[in-house]
Amino acid sequence: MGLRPTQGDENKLQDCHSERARLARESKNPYPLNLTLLQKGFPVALPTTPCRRSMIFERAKSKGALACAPRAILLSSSAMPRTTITLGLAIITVLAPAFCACSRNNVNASAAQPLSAALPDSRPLVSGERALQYTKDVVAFGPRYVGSPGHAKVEAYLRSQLKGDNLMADTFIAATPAGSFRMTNFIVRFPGTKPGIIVVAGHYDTLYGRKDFVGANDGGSSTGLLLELARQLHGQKNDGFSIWLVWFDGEEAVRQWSAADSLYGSRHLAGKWANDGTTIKIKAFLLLDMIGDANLNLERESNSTPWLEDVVYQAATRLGHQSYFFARTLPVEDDHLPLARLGVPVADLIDYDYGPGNAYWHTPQDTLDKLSPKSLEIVGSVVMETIRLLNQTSQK
Ligand code: 1BN
Ligand code: ZN
Repeated sequence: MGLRPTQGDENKLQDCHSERARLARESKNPYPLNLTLLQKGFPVALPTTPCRRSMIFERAKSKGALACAPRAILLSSSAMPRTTITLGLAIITVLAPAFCACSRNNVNASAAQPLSAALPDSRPLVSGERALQYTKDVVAFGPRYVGSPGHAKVEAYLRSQLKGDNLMADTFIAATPAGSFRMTNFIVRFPGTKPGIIVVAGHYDTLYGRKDFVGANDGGSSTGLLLELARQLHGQKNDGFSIWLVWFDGEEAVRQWSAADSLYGSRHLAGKWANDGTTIKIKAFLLLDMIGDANLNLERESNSTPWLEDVVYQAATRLGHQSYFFARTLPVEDDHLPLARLGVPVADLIDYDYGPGNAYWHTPQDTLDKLSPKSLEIVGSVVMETIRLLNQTSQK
């Protein structure tokens, strides 16, 4: 089975997606949000695009990550003078509570306000404890690379956890340098009333052949948080875009990371969605990877769509979690790339600063003790808030 669309398909896709791809390249939001708060100077996202244009190379704050990151070139988040940023952030910090209090006190006047002004209540939108429990269940299966006993166990676990949720298993044969393997992506769809789809995805596999690697953060955390999101969404009325949750198989390379040896599940599903007309319905694709580190630092990922990352940052700011987001910028090759190439707006929420000098990444040290429920709760809540903001588009 081919893992990529054929050349003919790619030409068709090119036509079909070229407008979106152009908008994505130019960093324009084809689904404009009601950004009244931004325009009014509400403390939301820091300016990003102008800064990104003048990004300078800088050894990252994170200790020696550069040496461990062959594909991840570390960039500073901004060329703005640090004092300017610090001053700006200080003003934001001082003013934000006043703005928030004001909005809360004026709930009754909300008819005159943009929807985006209604602040979420203080309840955590997502339970980090429950997400961590799911992660523990998954890690207990041991290594989860294709063909391993743990892989079969996690597949069965996902099927049983998601069986009440319109689960689709997308099974395919992947040709890898170590032979052909049967892989399965799992997809759960929560229908909404608005036409269009928001996808939230992660991967559940671990490093191929590595019996000493259980991937608590890398593969485990996203699997656990997605299960918690499924639990949240289950039976909930959804007046917005449909929400699809995806657990990808085969994200990791089998031998050596390359375009052909990596991202097996996402490449397969992107090809399938391109052929069946799904990709043009996707308003946003949010990828979660390595999001459980107790020391949470999510990157601004430069293969992602800038306007969508801005919405994520806006969501994080509204929840008071912006300090965990986007202190540095780097490109990462991950499961969002096959979708990005088709013009789908994507954001990879990844923390590529795992342990001193990224020392726990792809090592036996990637274990449960490094994770925290708070990190899972922050990321889960920000994802839900991002979805809420995306639902406020002016398009029907
Ligand atoms: C993420 C988790 N990735 C692999 N496991 C993708 C990646 C590849 C991240 C290269 C950084 C560098
Ligand atoms: Zn990995």
